[in-house]
Amino acid sequence: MIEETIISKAIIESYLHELIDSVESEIIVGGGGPSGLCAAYYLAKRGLKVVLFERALKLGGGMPGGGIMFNRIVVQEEARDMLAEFDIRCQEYKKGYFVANSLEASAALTDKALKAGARIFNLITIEDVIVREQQVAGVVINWTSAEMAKLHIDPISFKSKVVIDATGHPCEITRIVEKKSGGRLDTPSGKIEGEKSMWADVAEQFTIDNTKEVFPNLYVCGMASNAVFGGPRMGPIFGGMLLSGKKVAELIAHKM
Ligand code: 48F
Repeated sequence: MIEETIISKAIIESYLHELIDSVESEIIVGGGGPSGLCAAYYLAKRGLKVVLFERALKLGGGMPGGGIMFNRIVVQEEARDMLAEFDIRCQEYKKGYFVANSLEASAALTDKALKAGARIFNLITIEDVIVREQQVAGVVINWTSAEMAKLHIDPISFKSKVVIDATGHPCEITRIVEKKSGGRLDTPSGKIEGEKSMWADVAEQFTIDNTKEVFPNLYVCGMASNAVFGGPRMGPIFGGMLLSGKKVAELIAHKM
């Protein structure tokens, strides 16, 4: 006999236990696209307490959609080892260009991040940050469904030593800091420079080079780095996203 109330209690207790335990952590990752998932995986693998909030129902960000909904991604030679690290199968299409299934890649990144110990909460939007003495100290979250329905519901706060903006093209967390903190970002203009038009060759290295701390205790990775520092976009080549997520994890682990 299956008792429905036991199912309800199992779900509620298990979820709330993890949520309460995540109110204070070492690292909060905002966004569960490829760069955020990679960052979460490498940090959790080092034994650090990582909490990731993703607005959408499913993880992967822009990855599952591949290029114009053709569910394939391309990864360049420099990131090939990372495909192996995540057990993502690929084929060499032309020398140095590896093609993989974007659904397999998204699922593999999610699976590895979770199994490394990252706590991942989907359907939650980061709508604000906590700033203390000009340092980011956490985030403010709400249900995505409340945001979508435009319901007036007060959010709740989660603290961490470091926050990673992995929200992709809109660089939402850095945008909030720029708007509300009154301080300068560590960019050439002191503000968000804004994403430029497509140039994949330049964009990939630019993204990795600009994966860094942009405001005290706020790091950017993936397309958020690119947009914050004013790089060109790159379309469905994903090596830069993976390498950026790995780099931000290394920078933060070094600081901790
Ligand atoms: O956009 P996204 O995949 O960012 P990424 O990791 O990778 C970029 C590539 O997918 C692609 C590209 C490079 O090849 O150009 O676009 O840099 O993932 C960002 C995730 O963040 C979530 C959003 O739903 C997406 O899954 N997100 C955005 N804003 C918030 C958020 C927010 N305020 N709170 C929570 N999640």
